[in-house]
Amino acid sequence: MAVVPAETIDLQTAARQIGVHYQTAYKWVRSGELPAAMVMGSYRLDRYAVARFAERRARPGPPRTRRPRTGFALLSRRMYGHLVAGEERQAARLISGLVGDGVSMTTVAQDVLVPALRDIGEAWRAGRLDISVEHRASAIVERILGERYPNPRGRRRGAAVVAALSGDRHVLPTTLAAISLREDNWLVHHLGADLPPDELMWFCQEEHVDLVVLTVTVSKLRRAATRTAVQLEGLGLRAIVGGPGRALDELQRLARHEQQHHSTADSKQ
Ligand code: B12
Repeated sequence: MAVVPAETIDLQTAARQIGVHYQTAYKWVRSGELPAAMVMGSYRLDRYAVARFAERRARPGPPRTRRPRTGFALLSRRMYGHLVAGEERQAARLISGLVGDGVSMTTVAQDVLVPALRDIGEAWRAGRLDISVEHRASAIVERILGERYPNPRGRRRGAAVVAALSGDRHVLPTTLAAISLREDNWLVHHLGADLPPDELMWFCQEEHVDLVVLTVTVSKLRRAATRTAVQLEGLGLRAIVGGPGRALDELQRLARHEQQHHSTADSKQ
């Protein structure tokens, strides 16, 4: 008679421990990703192997940064053309092609969308583009980003708030920041633009967030944002301020560094 080994568990229990549906665990067993043995007509799995598997899955992976075959500079020129012409389908297709090739959304945003948006801003300032064309382009980018909001697997690094303060109506940079943090496994409360500082402070305390990211696009509002960041820090919250020309991978690094910095400080208390 076959004996069920003591250190094993059934598939139902394994799925629960990993935090997935039974069918998902079954699929992994069938594909060989999750080792299991058939004992008396049902699967048995080594409990320690399952624990290791669950731990591996929970660990946040680094964002993917594969490079496309065509250079980013050319792609962002192409994107600029699509956005200015209002060619939404082509713009969306360009982005899906890159994402399909394994390029991270942070890289797509930083290297393809951001240069195109900056060029649109320049052309608009120089009077070469109408405001209506800029508005149409921004709306297209908003919809594309909305479709591509990352949903990574694994444990979150912590909770972050992303916002731009009262007087700053530039939502897009906050969306870009939210996407990059989300892709880097943060739970993100994206509060958009034009947010009164008092409301922000109330929200951060209510939600017990770990990090506050303030995005400033209008230069004259920078001081006010820095003041708010200092006030937030006075409440024991971590706050960082960023704006034009600052990159999304820099934001990811700063967010992680701040986290490490604080955990070191906490451990000394
Ligand atoms: C789209 C747009 C608008 C749209 C916004 C729509 C939307 N849904 O967001 C609308 C029409 C509302 C708008 C309005 C105005 N705009 Co405008 N706008 C732009 C444009 C074309 C793109 C903005 C954008 O999305 N930039 C995001 C990307 C492309 O670049 P980025 O700024 O470097 O952002 C990065 C960082 O912010 C980073 N990031 C975000 N958070 C953090 C945090 C950290 C810690 C780090 C490290 C990084 C980081 O993420 C982004 C990506 O890397 C820019 C052009 C430009 N150069 O950006 C002008 C621009 C920003 N606008 C400008 C101006 C002047 C205005 C108006 C005053 C125009 C007017 N006369 O009404 C108003 C202001 C309204 C207000 N009170 O806010 C100027 C700003 C000048 C200045 N230095 O203050 C610009 C630069 C255009 C120009 N060349 O003159 N605008």
